[in-house]
Amino acid sequence: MLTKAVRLFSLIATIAVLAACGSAPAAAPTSAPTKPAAPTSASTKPTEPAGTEAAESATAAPTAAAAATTAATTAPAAGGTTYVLVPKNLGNPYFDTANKGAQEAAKELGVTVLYQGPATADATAQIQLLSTLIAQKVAGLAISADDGDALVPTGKEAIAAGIPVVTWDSAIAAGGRQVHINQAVAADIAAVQIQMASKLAGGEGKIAILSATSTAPNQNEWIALMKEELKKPEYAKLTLVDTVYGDDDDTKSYSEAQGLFKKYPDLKVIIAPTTVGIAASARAVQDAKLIGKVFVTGLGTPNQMREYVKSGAAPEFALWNPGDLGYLAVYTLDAIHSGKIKGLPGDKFTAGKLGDYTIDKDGVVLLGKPTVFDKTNIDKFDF
Ligand code: RAM
Repeated sequence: MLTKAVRLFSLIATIAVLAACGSAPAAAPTSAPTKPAAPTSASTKPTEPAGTEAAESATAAPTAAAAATTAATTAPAAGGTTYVLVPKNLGNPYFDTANKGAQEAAKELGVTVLYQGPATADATAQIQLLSTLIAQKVAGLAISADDGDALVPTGKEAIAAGIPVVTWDSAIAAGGRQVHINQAVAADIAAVQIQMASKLAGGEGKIAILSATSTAPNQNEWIALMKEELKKPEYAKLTLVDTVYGDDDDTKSYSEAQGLFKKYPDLKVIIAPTTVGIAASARAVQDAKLIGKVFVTGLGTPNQMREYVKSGAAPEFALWNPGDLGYLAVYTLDAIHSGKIKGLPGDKFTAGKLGDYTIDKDGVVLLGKPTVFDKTNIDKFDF
């Protein structure tokens, strides 16, 4: 984890890079395109997001960073409507795919969507970024929250300033956003993961959870519901022995998986309800030659997991389409910003190719159902 000061400079430098890229209103996504399957060797580090590299050099150059902040404050003022899609962190193919969908929606709606986020999945860094965007008076914010409660005051500040706030993927608690775009019913996301784990464990034995950050609202909700699910009689012989956190960081997730193998030599399944954690865990199983002994399941992207489905390290996992999630988030934000809806329960709107949606009584819009991927269907998907 970076220290606070480093994180601040990291954020400033990230904004600097984005400001430089963002002067043209139709700015393309600022992160690298979706990568294919992750490397199989632990020693091969995945490509760092563009913002991280800049962040590291920025620690030695506070003056340049300060100048960059000034430049960033004028970034979205190029005319037209500019929304910002804010992921938990940059450099995560799941969020990059969401951004692709967001850019598709932006094109259809004739608006600009910038893609800006913290280098690490850290709420303090995300709040700093959001404060900058509020000061820039962007037209709307679509956020995947690093912390549901800590972001409430910032969300309220945006709404009070007339900036619509929707969350997607990971919610800010009610009051700090107008609408949350939920990828799938949380209880279904929990149930499918326990079903897969039970199948892989042969109905009995030790299982562990390897999550994202300990503050992630979406993962925490799913974990609580998985624990409920495990109380069902059909899962009586499964024992959840531990929950560890890889912080949606590949290296940390990989070493947390190794830690689990060591601590529980008879561990049967790791459930990773995070696309970063599941890919890192499957790679760790493969590298440790534990295929067939420890199985990995959870939530992953087909492109990152293909190799592990085929090797048997992670025979099946689930997810929704993150591209559709980003697309729906932008349509929802635009419906509020353009005055078509107020963003209140009962409001109805149309989201392009995805069709009609209604905001439910809790201020939530539901995308759909999760899909289970295994060797029979994985080659049909490319994200
Ligand atoms: C990671 C993030 C994201 C989550 C997916 C499943 O990419 O934690 O918030 O929804 O995993």
